Amino acid sequence: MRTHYSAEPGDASRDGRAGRWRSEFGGRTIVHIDMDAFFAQVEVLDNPEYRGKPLVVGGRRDSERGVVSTCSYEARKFGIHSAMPIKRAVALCPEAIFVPTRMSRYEEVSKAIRAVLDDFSPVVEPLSIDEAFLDMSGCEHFYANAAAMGADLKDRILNTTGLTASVGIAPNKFVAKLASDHQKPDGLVILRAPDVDAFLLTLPVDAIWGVGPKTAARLRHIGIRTVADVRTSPVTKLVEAVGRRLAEHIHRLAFGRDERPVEADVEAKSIGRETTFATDVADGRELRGHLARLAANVGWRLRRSGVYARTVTVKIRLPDFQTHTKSRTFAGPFHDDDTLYKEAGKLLDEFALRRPLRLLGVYASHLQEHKQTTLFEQRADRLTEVLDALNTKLGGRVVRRGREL
Ligand code: TTP
Ligand code: MG
Repeated sequence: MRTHYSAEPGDASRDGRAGRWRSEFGGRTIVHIDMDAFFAQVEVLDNPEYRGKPLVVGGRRDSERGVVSTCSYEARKFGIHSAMPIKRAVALCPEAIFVPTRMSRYEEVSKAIRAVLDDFSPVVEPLSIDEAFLDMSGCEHFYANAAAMGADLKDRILNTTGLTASVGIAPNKFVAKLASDHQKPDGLVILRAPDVDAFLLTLPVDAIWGVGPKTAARLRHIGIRTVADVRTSPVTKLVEAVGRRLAEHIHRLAFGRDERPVEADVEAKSIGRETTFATDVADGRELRGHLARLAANVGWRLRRSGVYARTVTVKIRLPDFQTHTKSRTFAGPFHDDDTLYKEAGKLLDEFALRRPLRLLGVYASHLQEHKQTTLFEQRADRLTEVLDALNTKLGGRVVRRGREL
């Protein structure tokens, strides 16, 4: 495994250490993970005789119109890459092995990776079949330093799936994704807040997320080729070339500023309920009534399924379809309506809504069958038990609390 990171903090106390490396990441610890040559690695796993050889996934060598899905790092040395016609790949490397894709198998492995990620981090945002963002803010104290955190994640994936991944750890999504890509394959790149500048200044302008070939060409036209060029050129010049919105976006990222949150994919392994309003609803009595109803529905289903949750998530959608989530994870598992309603309410407060909502959702995740700890033992409150017993007899959620409107 190759690593790239600046000197670690010394042997500080547990809390002092966490405090130190949190601040070095500028407040957040964001991880990006991307599997190396994913489909090709799975093929090697299932066919060990392919190991160490140029391997192209996407179609047999006689495929007339097939394109390369991906290829092993050995095949990349010959200039083969994703989206290239198979015919061209055959011409570049006649001795390569060519195999068709087996999507259901890759999806199966992707699920196994997802399970590792869910176990590792409270907030997982999958981006594609082989990559995800994790928000590890607040989990720093579990590790001596960022390198140990990254190594642990890579080890867990390797031990579970037999595959290598590349990991980037940084103060935000934009930099974390660049970091994971920086030393592929089997890389681990850590960029603390003070390292970010020096790193960004080495990059070409198309490394900026959102700068495709067209935008890059326009920027080249005005003499901007690198991230460093973006920083030194006046914003007005950028605006003229690519328009205000994109110019501001590019300028922000060139300075390594990216506030986008990691948004948990809460629907995947959770019990939840969401509702789209016929007309948008502003925060107030009506919205809180909906929240109570959603929380009670989720609580009811948790208890009926005999499971406890440790994470509450609130999902909102604004009139312009922007969708956001906020989550909180607790040490002790719960499945009572009051905890769900109270914590979901706090999360809703944190959005500080200034616009009405198009959609509201409540999710419970990090599900488990038992309360593994008696430390936080708290029985579902007595009223909930009585209501549940009554509703079970009545065959549904017939009797409800006043706050549900
Ligand atoms: P990537 O992560 O882009 O590529 P990779 O994992 O093969 O290689 P690396 O990350 O080490 O550079 O894409 C993940 C999978 O998605 C890839 O294994 C195959 C599939 N894919 C396609 O089918 N077509 C494409 O054009 C691309 C880019 C990927
Ligand atoms: Mg990949």
